[in-house]
Amino acid sequence: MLRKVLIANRGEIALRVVRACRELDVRSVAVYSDADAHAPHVREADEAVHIGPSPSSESYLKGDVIIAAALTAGADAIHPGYGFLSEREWFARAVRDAGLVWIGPPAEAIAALGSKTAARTLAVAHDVPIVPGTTQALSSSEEAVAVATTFGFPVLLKAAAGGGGKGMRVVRSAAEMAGAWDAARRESQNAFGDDAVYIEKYIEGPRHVEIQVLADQYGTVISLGERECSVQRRHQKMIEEAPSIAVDPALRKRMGEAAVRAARAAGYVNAGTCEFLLDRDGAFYFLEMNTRIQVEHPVTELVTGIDLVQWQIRVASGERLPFAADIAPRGWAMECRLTSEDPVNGFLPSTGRIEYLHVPSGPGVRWDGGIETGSVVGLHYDPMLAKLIVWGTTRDQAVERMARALRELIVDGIETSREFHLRVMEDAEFRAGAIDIQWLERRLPSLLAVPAGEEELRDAAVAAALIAAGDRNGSSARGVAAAPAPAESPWEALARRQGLRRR
Ligand code: MV4
Repeated sequence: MLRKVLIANRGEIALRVVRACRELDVRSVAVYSDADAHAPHVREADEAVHIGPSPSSESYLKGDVIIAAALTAGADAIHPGYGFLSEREWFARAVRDAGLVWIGPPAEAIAALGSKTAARTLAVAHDVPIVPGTTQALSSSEEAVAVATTFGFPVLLKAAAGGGGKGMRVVRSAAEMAGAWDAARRESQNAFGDDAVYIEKYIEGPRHVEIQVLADQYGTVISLGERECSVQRRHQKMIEEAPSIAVDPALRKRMGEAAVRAARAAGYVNAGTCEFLLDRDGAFYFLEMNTRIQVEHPVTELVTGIDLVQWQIRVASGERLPFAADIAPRGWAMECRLTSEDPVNGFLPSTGRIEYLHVPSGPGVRWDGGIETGSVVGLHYDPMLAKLIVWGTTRDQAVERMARALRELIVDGIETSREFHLRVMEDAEFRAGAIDIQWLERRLPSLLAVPAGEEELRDAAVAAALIAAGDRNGSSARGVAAAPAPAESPWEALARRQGLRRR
């Protein structure tokens, strides 16, 4: 077993890795920027090393500084978490070249899957279904029109070097191609330093379903089933669940086998995720493979009982996977990504000090967070503060439990997505599982407009309290905001704790 792991990350995932290390009796080393000097992940790790100023380009993205910190601290491995350096082939290679263990897939597997055209070629060769389209970059807008005509519009132009939606353009007719071609190439060049673009048939209204795989160094590769990740906005997932309401055991088996074939073909080791589109007819298409632990890994942990982060460390240590076959899910898990964004103001990032944090608990509730009372939320890093994850025996129970947990949650001092998540839990379409990748953006106006029943009552009570407060100060209700702050009444304290504001 590894003895000491340096965690090249911050926030909730750094803390998640610290916890896995502790349960395995492995020492942990945190790294931190100026902004994170007092962060929980720094305090909770056994040791911590300062690596630079607050901007991630000067700290969490400094591969050489991080490797030097690992060597100085006497670590024998690096866990990259997600984001930052986690999918950089050069970093995986540099870690290995420094004599350290990389807790992730081999640099060669990252490279093989990093190019989307290469990944599609690999998929085709191993009988993994892909969306109809090319496995080669195209050379001109005219060629793109010619190819599109063979399988019909609409089509998607995608960045060969890409992923995550950057450099992607929907093209609905030949007339639109030239403009979309230039835009896709420009965006790909800017995002990835590579302007190669290829083409796929555009699938309308699919779900985003992904398969978790786990592979050891001895050729054992297993599927841990799917996650449903369709509830997203601008390529940012907001809610994930496992299993997917759209996947039955037969489909799970076929998708799992396809994912395992893709992982084997790439020489994959460690935890990874195959992303698929699942269309309305139940056909699935491989999109790409993510070569890291993902934000939403806990929902898989809760339905399989397998600690993915511990197994990342154990597999990297050279242990064999002891699981005989693919694991079937038990019950239902759901995750909400709590962000410091204000949904009613177009998800504008919110900053400030967390004046008070009350974390939900009770049956079936898990909190993977990187914040505490007193944390200062700035603009240097991703707005995700924490993940609230629940387990229930059925999907309905998981939804009810999530709603209950969201009501217990109090975050004072900054705006968060809490109430937005609560509204999703109360939404009839969401409850019916009638979701696809466009659902959230389609439903957003009504989600934000209709007050959730219980919240509406609370709003009314708060409005009354504010008016009463204004009256005590001898001002009109309209002038409440300008009145000097009166001593806090119980109603006002309630309003503050609930994080309510006037809409
Ligand atoms: C697609 C698609 C429809 N048809 N490919 C977006 C990110 C990248 N991983 C792949 N993406 C998509 N590829 C075809 N042929 C729709 C998307 C897509 C999407 C996919 C997964 C999750 C969210 C999404 C949001 C918009 C578009």
